[in-house]
Amino acid sequence: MKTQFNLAALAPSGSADFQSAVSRISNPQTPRTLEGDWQFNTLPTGSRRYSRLETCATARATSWHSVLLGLALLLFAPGALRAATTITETNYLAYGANIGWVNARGDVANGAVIGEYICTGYLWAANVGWIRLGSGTPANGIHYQNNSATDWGVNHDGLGNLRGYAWGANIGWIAFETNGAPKVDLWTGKLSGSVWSANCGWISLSNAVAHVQTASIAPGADSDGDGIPDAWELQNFGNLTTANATSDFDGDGMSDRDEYLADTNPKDASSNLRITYFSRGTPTPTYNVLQWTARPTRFYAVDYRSALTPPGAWTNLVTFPTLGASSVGFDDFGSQQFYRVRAFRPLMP
Ligand SMILES: [Ca+2]
Ligand SMILES: [Ca+2]
Ligand SMILES: [Ca+2]
Repeated sequence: MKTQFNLAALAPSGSADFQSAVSRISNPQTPRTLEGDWQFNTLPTGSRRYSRLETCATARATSWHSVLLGLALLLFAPGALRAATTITETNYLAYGANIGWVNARGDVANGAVIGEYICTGYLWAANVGWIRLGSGTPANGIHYQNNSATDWGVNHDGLGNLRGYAWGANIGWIAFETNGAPKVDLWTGKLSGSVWSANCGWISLSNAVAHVQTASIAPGADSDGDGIPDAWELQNFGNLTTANATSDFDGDGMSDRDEYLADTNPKDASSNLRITYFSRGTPTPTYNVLQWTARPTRFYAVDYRSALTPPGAWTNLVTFPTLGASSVGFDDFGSQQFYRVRAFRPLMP
């Protein structure tokens, strides 16, 4: 069976005559491109009717399902290293006209760490010494409030924007603010924009000859080891006990951990990662349209395979390099195909 895909830009159809069914499983297959949820649609041979596969809730054990969950634990074991800098070895220099080059890798062990919620670590400038990005322990466990001498630092809003205050013992506060718009490109890790020091002027994170680039976005601290950052648990539940790796607070079939991975609302059963629309046959017999729920903080990939059960392997149809992609249109000349949609966090280490 020959299968060929032609991707094309797609305008949302708005039609909702097909409600996807289908299987859901935690997806641990690819180390960097994780997970959330899988959903499948099948195209019966020679038919344009869409049959449903059995629903497979996360807690329901099938042999395949169990294998996948086992892999998930291996791949996403908690307690990832956070101490070493996330800044790349090749692109680490910021520049200020009044203070010269600023090294975002610092001494590596204590260099800048760009995290999911907060930044930590230090920058180093020969002329002004160390510049600290924050204590690493915001008072509310989520973001720095920047309202006291003990609760300050640079926050990450999850969309790449860095806001807040860094501190240099020799130069005072350095503002990460809207005018300079310091930002991480969450696909490439490249930083852009500038930060402002009242004593030293603008410090550029990107210029014609150098820029700062982060290799990863460090996961938030996970003190209870359930695979969910403490900050997310506190933000959604106000404690570290309600949510764990298998809990499903809103009962929508997607675990709290998977809701974190897909950035959906763990307290809203209508918010989860799922296929919302699938069509085949318009405008040509082999043309398919697939739509799903998307969040602006996540990247998405669509995979396919011709049989649902192993050993058939998933093949990537498309991985979108833009945040929040929610649909794809493509030709599929196969007689039967299964699709899944994956959500993944930007720049996972
Ligand atoms: Ca946790
Ligand atoms: Ca849920
Ligand atoms: Ca939910």
